[in-house]
Amino acid sequence: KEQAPSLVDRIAARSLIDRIRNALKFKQQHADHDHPVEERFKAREQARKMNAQIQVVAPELEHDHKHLNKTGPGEMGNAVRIKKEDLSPEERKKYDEGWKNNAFNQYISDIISVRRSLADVRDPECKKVEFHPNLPDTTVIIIFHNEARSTLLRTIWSVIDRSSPKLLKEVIIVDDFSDREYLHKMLEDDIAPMKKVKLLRTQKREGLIRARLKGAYAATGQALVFLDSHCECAEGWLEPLLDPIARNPKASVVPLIEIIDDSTFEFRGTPIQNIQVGGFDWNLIFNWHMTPAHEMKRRKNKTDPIRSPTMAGGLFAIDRAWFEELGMYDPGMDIWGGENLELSFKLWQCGGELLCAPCSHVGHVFRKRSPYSWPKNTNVIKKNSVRLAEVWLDDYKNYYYERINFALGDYGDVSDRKQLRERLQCKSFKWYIDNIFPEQFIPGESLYYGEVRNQGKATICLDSQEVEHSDKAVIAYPCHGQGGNQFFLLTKIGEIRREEKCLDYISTKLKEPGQVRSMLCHSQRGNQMWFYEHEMIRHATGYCMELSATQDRDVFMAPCNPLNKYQRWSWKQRINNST
Ligand code: UD2
Ligand code: MN
Repeated sequence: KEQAPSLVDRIAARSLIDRIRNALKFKQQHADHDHPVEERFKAREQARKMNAQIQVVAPELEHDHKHLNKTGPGEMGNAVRIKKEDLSPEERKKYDEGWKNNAFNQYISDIISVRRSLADVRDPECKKVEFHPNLPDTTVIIIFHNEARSTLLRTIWSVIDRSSPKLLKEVIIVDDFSDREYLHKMLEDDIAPMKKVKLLRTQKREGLIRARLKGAYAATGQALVFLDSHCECAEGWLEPLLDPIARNPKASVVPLIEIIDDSTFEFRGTPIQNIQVGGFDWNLIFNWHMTPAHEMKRRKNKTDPIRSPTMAGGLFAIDRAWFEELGMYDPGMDIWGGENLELSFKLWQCGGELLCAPCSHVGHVFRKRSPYSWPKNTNVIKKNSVRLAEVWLDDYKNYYYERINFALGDYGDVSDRKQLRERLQCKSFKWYIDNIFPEQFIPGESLYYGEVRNQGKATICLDSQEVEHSDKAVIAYPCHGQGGNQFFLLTKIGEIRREEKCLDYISTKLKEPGQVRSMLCHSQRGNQMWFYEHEMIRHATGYCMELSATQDRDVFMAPCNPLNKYQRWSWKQRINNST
C-alpha cells in the first residue's frame, strides 16, 4: 500500500484491500457452522463474486489476506491468558485434561483461530534478499501421534496460508497410529477444503522416524520440508529454506525455531543477532550454543545462512534426491531421538552441509515432558544413539559408551548403514570435529573419568543432577554403575566436568564447610579448579571434598586431612590419551 507510486494507486489499493477483507468475512461466515444455512449459502456466493473480482484486479493479492491484521484471541501471535479460577468446574476439568494429554495448554490453543495471524518477525534486511530464480517445488511432511486438533490444524493452515502457492506442491500429513477418536472422525472433514493436503496413516505405531520415511516415500516435490505437528510458519518462511538448496542441492536448511509458549501460545520472535546453532554433548543429546566467532566472520551479511554442526531435528528442508542418496533416516530407529544427530553427522561427513536460515521463522511448542506413550522395557533413545554412534562416530563412540557404562544393549543390525557410509565414501568423525565443530569439548584430553567412589563408604558415589539454568548442589548417592549423574571427568585444566557443567566451589566463608555446586563451565580455572592427588579431591582454595560420615547424601568442603577416609575417593585414570 505505502509503496504504490501515486495517490490514485494507493486509493485503488485500499479499496482492493477492503474488498479482500469483505470476501474473507463472507468466507468465514460460510465456514461458520453456527450460522443459519441460508446465510451461509449467501455468504458463499458473495465470497465467490468478490474472489472473482480480486482475481481480475490483482491475482497475487488473493493470497495476501494474511497481511491483514485480524483481531481475536491470539491474533498476531499474541498471548492468551485466562484465569483458571474463573472457569466453571466442568471447564476447569477440560483445562487440566488439556495439559495432561498434551503437555501444553490445549484449552488455550483451542480458543485461538486455527488460521490466526502472526506478526512479521523478520529482520527488515530479510525483505531485501533476492532469492534464486529457480527455487525447488516442495512437499511439506507433517507427522503426528495423538496431536491436539487445534495445534495440528494450525500447523497445516500456517503452511497453506503462508507459503507461496508456486512453491508448495503438496502437504503430506502422516498419522502415526493415533488412538484419539477425533483424529479419525473429524480429521478427514477438517482437511477436505485443503486441496493440497494428503493424509496417510501407519498401520502400527512406528515412531517419528519411520512415520517421516512413509511421508518421504509418498512425496513428489523436488524438496522436502519436515515439520512437527505443533508448529506455525511465519511470513516468508519458505523461500529462505529453499534458496540454499537451489544453490547447492547437498545443503539441508533449518529455520530459526521460535518458541510458541506452551501455556499462552504466544509466538515470540528472536532477533537475528541472537541466533544459536546446534551442537551435542557426549550423551549424544542435542544442545544449542552461540554462533562461534569464526562463523560470524565468514558471513558477509546478517541474512546469510549460518553453518550449524547439528540440527534439532523437527524442522528442516532437504532436496529429495539428496535425502534418498543419503539413505534417508535409519529405519532401525524407534519412536523418538537420535535421528537428528545421525542426519547431521552424515550430512557433513558425506559432502553436504547444514545451514540455519536467519530469515525463516517457524514457531514450535517446546514441551517440558513427552505426553505420549513410550515402549516399556526398552530404552529407545539409547538404542537409536548406539546405532548412530556405531556407524558415524569411529573411536569417538567410546565417549558415549563410557557414559552408559558400555552397556550397549541390543541395538539390532547396523551393517546396512555401515555399507551406506562406505558407498558414499564419507569422511571420518575426526574430520567433522576438526573442521565443522572445533569448539566441541573432547573428553579424551581428560586425566580421570567415570564414577567417583568414596572410600569411607564404598557404596556411595559423587552425584550431581543436570538441571538447566541451575547451580544445583552436588550430593552423594548410592553408586548405580550407570554413568549418567555419577559420571565425571577431571580435565587438563583442572575442571571436574560433565558435558557443559563443572563443579564449582565459592569459598567466601572459608571457616564454614561449603557446598559444591554444578555450574556452566567457564574455562577460567578459578572456582572451577581442582586437583586429584593421593586420592583426595582438593580445590584451588586448598579445601578438600568430604562425604558426611552420618548423612549419606551430604558432600561438603573441609580442611584437608589425609587420614580422613571420607576425604578419599577412587577415580579411574585414563590410560590411553590417543583420541
Ligand atoms: C525434537 C524435534 C523432533 C525430533 C526429536 C528427536 C524439534 C522442534 N523437534 O523433539 O522433531 O527430531 O527432537 O527425535 O526439533 N511423533 C510421532 N510418533 C511418535 C512420536 C512422535 O509421529 O511415536 C511425532 C509428534 O507428534 C511430533 C514429532 O513426532 O509431531 C516430534 O515429536 P515431539 O514433538 O514429541 O518431539 P520434540 O519436539 O520434543
Ligand atoms: Mn515437537
